Amino acid sequence: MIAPPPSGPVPYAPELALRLLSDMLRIRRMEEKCAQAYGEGRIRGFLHLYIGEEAVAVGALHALEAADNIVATYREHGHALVRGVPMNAIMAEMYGKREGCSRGRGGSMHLFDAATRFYGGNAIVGGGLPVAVGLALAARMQASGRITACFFGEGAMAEGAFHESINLAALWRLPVLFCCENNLYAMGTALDRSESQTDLCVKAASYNVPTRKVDGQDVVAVHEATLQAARTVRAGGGPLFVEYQTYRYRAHSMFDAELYREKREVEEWKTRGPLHSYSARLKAQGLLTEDAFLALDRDAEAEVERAVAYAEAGNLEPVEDLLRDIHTTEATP
Ligand SMILES: Cc1ncc(C[n+]2csc(CCOP(=O)(O)OP(=O)(O)O)c2C)c(N)n1
Ligand SMILES: [Mg+2]
Repeated sequence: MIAPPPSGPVPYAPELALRLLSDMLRIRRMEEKCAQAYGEGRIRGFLHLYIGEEAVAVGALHALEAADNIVATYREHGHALVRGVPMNAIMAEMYGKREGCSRGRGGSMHLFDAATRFYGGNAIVGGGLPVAVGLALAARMQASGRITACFFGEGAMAEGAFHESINLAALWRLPVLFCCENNLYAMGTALDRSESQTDLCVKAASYNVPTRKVDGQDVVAVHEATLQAARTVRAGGGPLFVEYQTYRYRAHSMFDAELYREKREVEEWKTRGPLHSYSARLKAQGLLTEDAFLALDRDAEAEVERAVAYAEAGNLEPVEDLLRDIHTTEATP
C-alpha cells in the first residue's frame, strides 16, 4: 500500500515556497521536451528522465550552499538545472552542440559545470562516489568549509565503489553528504530481487555513519532533512547518509518495455506526485492560486522554448577537432 500524498502546512516565506514549485516545473517541462526531441531524433544517445523524482533534487539542492560541491548520476538533468547551470547550456549539451555545458562532448549523462561546482553527470553506476570522496578530502585539506553532496541510485549501493567510498569517508570523517535516490528499481531489477538487505539505512549504518530516511515525494521533507543533515556534516560531524524514497514515472531510459512493474503500481505512485501534492498544499494555504500556477508553468515552457532554439541554432564540433583533449599534443619521452 502506498502512503497518502504529502500534506500539511508549508513552512516557507512565499518566495522560497514558489521557487521550489517553479524549479520542479522547470525540470518537468524541460525533460518532457527532451523526450519529444529524442523521439524526433534530435537528441541522441542515452536519455534518463527524472520525471516523478523532482522533489529530491529541488528540495536537497535548495538546502545546500553555492560553495558546496555536487556530484550526480546520469539522471542528473534536474540537479544541473537547480544548481544554476543555464537551461540553454543543458539543452545544447543534450543536442551534442559545442555551446553545451560539456562542449557537446558529454551529452545527457555527462552534464558538467565547474562554475557552479557541478561535478557531473557520470554514466558509470557508482562512478561519482569516489569522486565525491576525493572532492571532500580536497575541501578539508584546503579548510574551505564546503561539503560535497553526492547523489546516487539505490542500485549503486550494490557496487564496490559505494562500500569503498563510504568506508573511507567515515574513517577519515570527511564532509560528504551521501544522497541515495531510492526509486525502487535499478533498470528492471527491483531492490528485493538483488539485495539481501533492502533497508538501505541499515547498510549505510554498518559503516558507522548516521542515517536518515525521507519521503522523497515531499519537497518540504526533503528540504528540511537535507538542511539538518548538511548542518551536521558542515559542523565536522563526518559523513551522513540520507535515503530519499522516491519513484520514477517514466521508463529507465528511452528504451524500456517496463515489464518488471505493474502499470497499477505506477498509477498509485502518481497519486503522490511531487508537483501535484505540493501545489495543492500551497493552494490550501493561500500561497498559490490556479492563475499563479499557470503563470509559473507558462514561464517554464517559455524558458524551455528558448533553450531549444538555442540548442538548435548551436554548432556541432567540426570533425578536425574530434581528437582535441583526447590525446595530448605534448611529446612523450
Ligand atoms: C558499473 C555499471 N554497471 C552497470 C551499468 C548499467 N546500468 C546503467 S543504469 C543501471 C541501474 C542503476 O540503478 P540505480 O543506481 O538505482 O539508479 P536509477 O537508474 O534507478 O536512477 C545499470 C545497471 C552501468 N552504467 N555501470
Ligand atoms: Mg534506482
